[in-house]
Amino acid sequence: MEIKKFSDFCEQVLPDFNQFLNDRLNSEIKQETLKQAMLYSLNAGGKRVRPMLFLAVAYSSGVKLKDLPKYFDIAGAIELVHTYSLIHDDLPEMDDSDYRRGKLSNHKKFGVGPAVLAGDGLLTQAFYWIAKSSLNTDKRMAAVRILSHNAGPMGMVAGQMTDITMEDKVLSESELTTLHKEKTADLMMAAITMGAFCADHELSKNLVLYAQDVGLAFQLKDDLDDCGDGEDADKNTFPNLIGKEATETKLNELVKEAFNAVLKEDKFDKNLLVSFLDYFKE
Ligand code: GRG
Repeated sequence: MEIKKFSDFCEQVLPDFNQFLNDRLNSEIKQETLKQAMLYSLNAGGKRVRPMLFLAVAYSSGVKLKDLPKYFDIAGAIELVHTYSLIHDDLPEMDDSDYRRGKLSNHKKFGVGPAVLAGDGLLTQAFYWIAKSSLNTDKRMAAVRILSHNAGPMGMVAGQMTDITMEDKVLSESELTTLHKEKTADLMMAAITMGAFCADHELSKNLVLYAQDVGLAFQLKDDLDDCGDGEDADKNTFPNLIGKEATETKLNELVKEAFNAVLKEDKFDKNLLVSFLDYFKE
């Protein structure tokens, strides 16, 4: 494999991927306000972690760099679903956030109705992109199955429901782990497993373990990063439940377990997935 660092991989692939996202939505969406609201959040500075992980797994499974654009529809679908989830999460009846990534949240910029519809539009368009992808039928069906399973009422939507309905209850460690698994880890899991499926890589238990660990670690890092700002003080988070230090220890354990899991992979180039773990050390 010519690229060994995740950051170098993103540097190579992201400009074309970002162009793809914008070109597709610009050409497909005719309703101007809807298009602006969808593009606003899609271009508001997200890191594109999930689609890059998907593409990195495909690349590590042997897909050539020049062939990666064939996988952009599926990678794009994952980012559309992620973007919809953030728009809806910020709504007044959910997390009620005025800002996201340092910019006005979608409903603050466009109003609640347009923000709900921008989210609806992104979610629906994701599955249109998968259906229209040039990958073979088996791969497209696997992508629909995995993404809907992990992002819908068996995954992220279930986690969000627990989150908003259990707000006033202190969750146990195992309840909180389930909540984070569904709300955050399942979409990361989808990105990684879809990458393997789309590249004909046999899904191994090591890759699944890696995905589970990375998904939970992602949430813990987010909560630790937010620790000092006071906004999360009464939320169900690991730092609030077990303390900051114990959360840091848990995060380090997850990263170590993910590292060991990926090292056991044999039919797979390990460099990019090992290098992605640096994200948790920043
Ligand atoms: C509305 C169905 C529905 C679900 C919302 C994603 C989500 C569920 C809630 C967001 C709560 C949150 C901040 C969770 C922490 C982990 C997380 C998903 C962080 C945001 O992901 P990043 O860091 O975001 O990849 P960027 O901005 O880079 O795209």
